[in-house]
Amino acid sequence: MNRIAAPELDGLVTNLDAYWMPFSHNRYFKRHHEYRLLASAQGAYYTTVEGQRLFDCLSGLWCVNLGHAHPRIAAALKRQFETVDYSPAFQMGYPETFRLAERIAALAPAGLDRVFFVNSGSEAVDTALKVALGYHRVRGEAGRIRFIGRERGYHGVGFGGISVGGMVANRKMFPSAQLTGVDHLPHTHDPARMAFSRGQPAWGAHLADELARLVALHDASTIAAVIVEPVQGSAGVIVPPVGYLEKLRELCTKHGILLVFDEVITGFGRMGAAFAAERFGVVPDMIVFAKGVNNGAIPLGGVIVRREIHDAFMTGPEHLVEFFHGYTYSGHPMAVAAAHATLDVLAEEDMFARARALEPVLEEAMHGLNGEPGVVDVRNLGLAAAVDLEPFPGAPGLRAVKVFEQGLRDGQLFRFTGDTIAVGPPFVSTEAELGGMAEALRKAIRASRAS
Ligand code: PXG
Ligand code: PLP
Repeated sequence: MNRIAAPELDGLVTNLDAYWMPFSHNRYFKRHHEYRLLASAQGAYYTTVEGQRLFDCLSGLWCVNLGHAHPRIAAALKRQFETVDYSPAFQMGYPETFRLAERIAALAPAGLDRVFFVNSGSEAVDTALKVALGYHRVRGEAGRIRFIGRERGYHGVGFGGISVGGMVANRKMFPSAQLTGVDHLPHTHDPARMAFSRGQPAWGAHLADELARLVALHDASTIAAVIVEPVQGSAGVIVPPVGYLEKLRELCTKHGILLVFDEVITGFGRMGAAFAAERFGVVPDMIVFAKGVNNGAIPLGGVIVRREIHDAFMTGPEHLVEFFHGYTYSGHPMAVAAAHATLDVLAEEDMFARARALEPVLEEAMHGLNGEPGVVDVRNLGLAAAVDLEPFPGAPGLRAVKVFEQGLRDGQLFRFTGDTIAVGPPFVSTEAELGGMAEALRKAIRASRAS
């Protein structure tokens, strides 16, 4: 039994055994939980059960962009619960959900103005893949069944998402459950050619030509969609080379293939614009979103669809369901209320501009780690950055754990995956907080030892 040592939790939790934690080293956590159990959250900080204050370097998991316990969101949720706590999503409607769809459509690139709601990024990805298959089918191209994803891509953990995703660890345990006919583009990270790039690397646009090769191999008539994160988040902030996304767009258009941007992390301001599509000036056919849409307050995700795609489904007798898909909690009134409050704050406080203004501060601070022992790459775009560390010999992943633990002792909640440290601080961070975060990271990297 993993007995809890924190007196603050006496009478609340006696052991940690029953909870099988997601994407976690369960056995290690349950023995080393100091500064890892959170008691409260306010603004850009958590407080642990021991009373340690932690700067929230990843905005929760890339979602609490306006900081925790935002009073506008808190008030909206209280009001909503007392007005309509739940409304059936099928064959019934709640006006605020329609209004949210309209607001999200207004933020999206022109032409993308139909919104399907779900509860997570993973569900949003599954939904987008189904829309793509259905779209081609209703237009008489049922042979378009293949998807093209990308190496190191993360599209959540549904069977669809792990199939198009390119995270080996997330796929290899379930080899029999992959969608058939999926292929992958190469990822775009080549440290020999682009290490320590600030913003978009100059090298690598030609990697998009691999799509032409896959089209030639499979024939365009068999391919439904290409799905990519415009900036790969989970893989460690892999920024697309200049011209790369433009080439993907061009090839998809040429071959009648739908282009899906998975903007679960990049949407709603992380890139200093409503969507990465806007920042890069490349318009996909669908945008997948979640996380920041409502500041992570209540699970919410969705897919924004080009109007023609939506309209293609609107055939047959009007009294029949057009698209056999949806979730019990699609467009949940609580999630919707949190989203309205979030969009209000993003607009009224000009938060996209604030993220843009902080971008060079974060860039300077993080690239200041270039030259530290063991730092092999630093990448950044928008309010997102990552540092790759040279693994300890024979113990991949251990160095990042050490850095993470030193961070906790120094009041920083870093996110690590493999030997990469990623940061995506809240938009409400101050310049001093970003500087403090990078200096704490420097200290933790210098202190990291293999034993
Ligand atoms: N697509 C993308 C691009 C994501 O980043 C998902 C889909 C899945 O969303 P849900 O809501 O089903 O988890 C994600 C989620 C990290 C981290 O540390 C990233 C995610 C989730 C948790 C941690 O980078 N991305
Ligand atoms: N499993 C069962 C037995 C159900 O009845 C339902 C929904 O009605 C689901 C799964 C799907 O749940 P959700 O709509 O929350 O995804």
